[in-house]
Amino acid sequence: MAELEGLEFGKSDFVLLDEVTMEQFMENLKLRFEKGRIYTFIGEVVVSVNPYREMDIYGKEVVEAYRGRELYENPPHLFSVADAAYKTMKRRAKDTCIVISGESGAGKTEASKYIMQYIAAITNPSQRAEVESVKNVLLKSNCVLEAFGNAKTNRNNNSSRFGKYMDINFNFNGDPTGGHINNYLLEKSRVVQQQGGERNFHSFYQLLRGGSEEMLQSLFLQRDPSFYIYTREGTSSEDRSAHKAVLTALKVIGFRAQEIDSIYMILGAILHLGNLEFATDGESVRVTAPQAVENIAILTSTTAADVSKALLFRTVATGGGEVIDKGHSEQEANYGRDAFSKALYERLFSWIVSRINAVIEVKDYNPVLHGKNTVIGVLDIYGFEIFDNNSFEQFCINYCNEKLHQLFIELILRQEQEEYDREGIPWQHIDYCNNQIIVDLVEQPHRGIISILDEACLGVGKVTDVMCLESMDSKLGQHPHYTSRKLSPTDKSLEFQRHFRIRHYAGDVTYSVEGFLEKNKDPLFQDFKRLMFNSTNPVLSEMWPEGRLDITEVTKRPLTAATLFKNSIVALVDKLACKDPYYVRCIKPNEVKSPMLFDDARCRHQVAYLGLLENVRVRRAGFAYRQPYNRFLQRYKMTCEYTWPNHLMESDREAVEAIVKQHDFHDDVEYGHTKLFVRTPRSLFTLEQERAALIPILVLFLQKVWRGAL
Ligand code: AOV
Ligand code: MG
Repeated sequence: MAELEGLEFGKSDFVLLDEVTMEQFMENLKLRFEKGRIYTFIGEVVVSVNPYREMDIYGKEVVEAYRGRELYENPPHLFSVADAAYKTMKRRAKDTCIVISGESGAGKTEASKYIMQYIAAITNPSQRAEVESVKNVLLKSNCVLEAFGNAKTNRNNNSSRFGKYMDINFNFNGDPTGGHINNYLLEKSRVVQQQGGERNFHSFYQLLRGGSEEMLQSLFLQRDPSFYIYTREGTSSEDRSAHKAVLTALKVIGFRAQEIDSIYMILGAILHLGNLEFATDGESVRVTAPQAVENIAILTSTTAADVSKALLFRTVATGGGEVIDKGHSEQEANYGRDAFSKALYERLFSWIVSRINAVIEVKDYNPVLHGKNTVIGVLDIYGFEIFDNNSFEQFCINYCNEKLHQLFIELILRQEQEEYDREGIPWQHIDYCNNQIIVDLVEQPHRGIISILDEACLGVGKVTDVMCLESMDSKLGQHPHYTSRKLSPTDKSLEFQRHFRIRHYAGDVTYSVEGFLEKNKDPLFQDFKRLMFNSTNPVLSEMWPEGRLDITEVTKRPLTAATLFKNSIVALVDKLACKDPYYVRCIKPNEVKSPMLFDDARCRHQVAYLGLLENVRVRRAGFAYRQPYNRFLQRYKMTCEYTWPNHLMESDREAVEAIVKQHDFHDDVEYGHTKLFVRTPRSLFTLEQERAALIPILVLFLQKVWRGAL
């Protein structure tokens, strides 16, 4: 039981603080962190502080201690949340989700992996082969997705550069039968360029460092990552072993040999593309190193002539319906090459996800035969981030975090209020700092930043990033969360004319508008799509279905990157909102990845913007614990003479009243229509302790009865 941890470790639930002040909250958080207690409850929410060191708290015996237990019976842990989500799903046949939030480097991805491991460990006790295989694929998918979707950033050495939402499906036994992964906007610009001190996606270094000699030879690659423009930035000792783990994982998941070869051929082709340079001879542009073109052609199962043509020309339809090849300028060729590399990688990533999905999708499920199919969703998305230079990608990532914060506010408040209403309990509203206004600033139709960006992208004529910024200034100048240099000329943090600033829920971020329009429009010459579709490698061709279209058929304007992202995040939020949510709120203790340092100011800031104090207040002003009368009775009837072994009262509610009265905490509870609400957990702790003391006596007693001694 949580209280058994002892007070020297601080309060295991922030609801138990004597007073809900920032000082007390921080004192408790710090004390627990320093004592190696990285998890603390706020009711059912788990607050986690990144320990930045290996913790021996995820082993088999710990899993066993948490399996099937109630939240307050054990010290706070990720497993408490995982078990609660699982129990609700199983007992009430309800879909649940676990939302893991916190800024970049706070520990979300690690938490999501422990949660998945826990769920895998407690299910399928009968070891059925098909369930084991689903679990295996679910677990192994992490390794593959991290290799291709994570990278070292200045905030986190293993930063997720894509958002991931994974549904795990369960049958009526509570065993996993399949799953589905949704991936969100991969930061593909990283393929061609990284900020100082950052790296490309892990997959490239893993291939170069860990690939066998034969493999590298067959891909015409050198081992040294610094040889390639796209991977000039550092390498790490883990890359080598990671490559083998990824290969194994791909095989376990069920990727065929040809598919695995194709994955690495695409990576190879991208590295060669990065080293391509162009030169202008008079009117025409040429590739300076034809050998690289040959290599790319072999790796993509196309011809050198076709690759060369796609790099140097684009097919355009003239007004008269004629189709001509128009030569690129050197600048256009450079642009086209990088756009092609980014698109190749992005397609590859999405294809990998879809292949994993094909393996784990629930097949032949018949609800009549098999009962209701329920789901636990696990969300692990890129956390809020502020870099020295923030661009379109940070804008999207931070917008996504605003949306999730909004959902947290919505659900925590809504759920509490709904339950109190349903049960007829009086309730005092608690005010939150609502970030809806920032969400609107970004996504509102016609007036929001995304709309203004789209307008600039879809408008006729040449619209520049700066023109777009001016348009934002004129439309959003009055907005309390928006500023630009022009609107605030004395503001030192906005040094240049090309920046705007958003006051986000988690802090101010200054974005450079440079490249916004291009990244939003995300154009890729149709010629590349056709080139890939016509590849004789079916794996590659399958990734580029729209390459089938002829130039004269390509008329429809695709949605912009920001709008596509917004739509996918809105759909995600809808998906989460209809499930019973469980939350893990991650905190990053310091900026230097130290296991020792608790940076007070940084932590305080996170506690404030995550709304943790308000969370405690809602929980406290409300009720820390609640239980249906029959379950409460079942558990504690032994502690009261009127209810043990059975009560003779009219209803379970009256029997519960008898227990409460006997233990003298009548003032601490409210009686709802179906549940008992307990304000402070202390009352329950007393009951729990009494119960724990009684159990051995009862066991002895029963043994004697069985032996006929009594
Ligand atoms: P994130 O997912 O929240 O950031 P991670 O989960 O990748 O952060 O954690 C960052 C690093 O912190 C990990 O690589 C570990 O070194 C360490 N760490 C986190 N949690 C634990 C733990 N429970 N035990 C030990 N070490 C831990 V981002 O993906 O950047 O938003 O986009
Ligand atoms: Mg992550």
